[in-house]
Amino acid sequence: MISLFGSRMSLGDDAGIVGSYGVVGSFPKDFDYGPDDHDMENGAVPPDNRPRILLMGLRRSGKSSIQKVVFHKMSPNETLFLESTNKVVKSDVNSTSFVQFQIWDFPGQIDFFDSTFDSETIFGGCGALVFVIDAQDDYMEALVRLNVTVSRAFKVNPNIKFEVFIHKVDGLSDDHKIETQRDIHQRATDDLADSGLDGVHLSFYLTSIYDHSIFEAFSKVVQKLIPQLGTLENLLDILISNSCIEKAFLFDVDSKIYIATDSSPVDMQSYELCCDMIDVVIDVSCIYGLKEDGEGTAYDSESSSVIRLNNGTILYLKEVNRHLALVCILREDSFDRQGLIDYNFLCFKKAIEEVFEVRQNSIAGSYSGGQRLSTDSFDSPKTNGAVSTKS
Ligand SMILES: Nc1nc2c(ncn2[C@@H]2O[C@H](COP(=O)(O)OP(=O)(O)O)[C@@H](O)[C@H]2O)c(=O)[nH]1
Ligand SMILES: [Mg+2]
Repeated sequence: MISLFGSRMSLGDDAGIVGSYGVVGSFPKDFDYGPDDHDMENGAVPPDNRPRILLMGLRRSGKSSIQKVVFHKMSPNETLFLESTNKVVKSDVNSTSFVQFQIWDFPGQIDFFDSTFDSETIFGGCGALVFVIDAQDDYMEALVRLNVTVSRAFKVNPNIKFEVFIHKVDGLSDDHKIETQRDIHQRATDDLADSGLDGVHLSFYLTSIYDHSIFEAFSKVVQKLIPQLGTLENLLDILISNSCIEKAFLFDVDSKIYIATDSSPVDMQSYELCCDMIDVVIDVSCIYGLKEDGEGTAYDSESSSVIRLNNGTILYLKEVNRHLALVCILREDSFDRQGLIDYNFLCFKKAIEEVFEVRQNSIAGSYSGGQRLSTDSFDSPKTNGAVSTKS
């Protein structure tokens, strides 16, 4: 466990960075890091068994850009210089214990009727198919392609989640966005019905790499592939209702995808605020938190931060494990009971570790032919020892 000076910090009008080390609640020094420390070595899913997300769509619709921006920290402007993809590019995303999958970026011009296109293999192990449509272009051809792709994929694997990204909407006015989404939705579902596939469900998202919408959409795509989602949401609900927190996101720090949130509706602004907070914390930690020789990591078991906004809102970030962070939004007066929040957070963190352990065991079991453990016992978690603020 690395203990870093700068990665625990508090920003705000009443607490300068320098004076606050050790002020904001961090874990006791001997707090155990949990099972995550040895996750990748023994419990990780073999790469070929990871759920697969396919990125498809016409040439230049933005597939490679999406993958680069969301998972490789490329800045949106740099995507202007991306070369066109001419073969399937497979990349692994295994940054968090919960988010382990492969992304296959397809060239635009694949031919399903080509004998080298092995749809059994490609669609067989696929969890989600993301179809990208360029909203700034004429989308009629894209819709034809969407129909062919979905029909083909559904025949091979009816369990695929079909996700349609109406992309590059940064160039569209708000009214135009809504109208485009309505039109694409209507046409795509009509086309499917005409092909006798009324039962297939398509989800639509308005996305752009120039704002947070692409991260939000990808979060939702990834969440559908996490079997423990219901459990995580329950745990978050329990945490926020007992701690007077307004909104809580469980983030994959590296990609800024949120893998779960409580059941209250998500508004884009809150999500953006939390993303920005992660950026600030990691940036400050990179600059002031690493040792002289650059040793250590910017995010570790002591990472924690409080940011007070001028509208009486507080952003509170806590480390959950080496890849996940909890970011909460709460009112300033609720933060008077920080001790209680921290205590409830520890209960939450422990519960997450348990969910994780069950998952590790079930993965180990399923690959060694042993008994599969079920996560059912976590589906309706009890209070997990959380203390209520309602006194
Ligand atoms: N305005 C805008 N341009 C985008 C967006 N996403 C990608 N692009 C641009 O679209 C072009 C094609 O992107 P690319 O990722 O190579 O498309 P691909 O062929 O589907 O992989 C590039 O010049 C990108 O900069 C977006 O959200 N908004
Ligand atoms: Mg490409």
